[in-house]
Amino acid sequence: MLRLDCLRSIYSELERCLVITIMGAVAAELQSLGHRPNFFYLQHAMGLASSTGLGLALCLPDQKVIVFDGDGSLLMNLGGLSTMARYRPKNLVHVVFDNESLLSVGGFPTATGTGTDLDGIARAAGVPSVSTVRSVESFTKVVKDAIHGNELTTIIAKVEAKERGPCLRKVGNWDPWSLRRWC
Ligand SMILES: Cc1ncc(C[n+]2csc(CCOP(=O)(O)OP(=O)(O)O)c2C)c(N)n1
Ligand SMILES: [Mg+2]
Repeated sequence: MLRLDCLRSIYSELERCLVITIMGAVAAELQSLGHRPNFFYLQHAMGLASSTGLGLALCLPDQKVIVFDGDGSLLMNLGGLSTMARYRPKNLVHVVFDNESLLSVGGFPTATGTGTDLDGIARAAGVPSVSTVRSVESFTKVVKDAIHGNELTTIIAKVEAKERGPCLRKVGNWDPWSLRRWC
């Protein structure tokens, strides 16, 4: 499945969430669907989108927070999972787009392509709800359930290592490629 199709399938649900993304392709793809003032594209600080989301979720307990993470980013900050699990805010949804690649910087393979199991690591860290999805239908269901639910959730979405470049259209004054350059 393609990440852009996943993002499109839950885009309408994001209106009521604070949304944090990693840098690069994820940010550009989300922005290409239409920027909203509640979207924050964390630049440069690889691995720290989940920590940023954790801080926001703890400070704003009545606000649903959703983080769009990447496999390479999460692998740089595995300790973030145990901190998330320790505080387990009920209003945090952590989505990891696992394309087994550092796609935004040229597609170098990551350890999830050679056996590292992020689902297992999240469970062992103590995240109370963890799932892995491989179809857009399953993705839509688990993300909607998590947004409407009341439990810290990590969702590993196995996606193709493909960026939907041609789909990145300018939305108003916003240019997704300006975000794509800030890796
Ligand atoms: C500390 C640090 N190292 C390296 C980079 C360069 N960098 C930007 S995006 C990226 C790859 C991110 O991989 P992943 O989280 O899997 O997302 P994907 O690009 O696959 O969507 C890298 C290495 C950075 N921004 N910060
Ligand atoms: Mg990746």
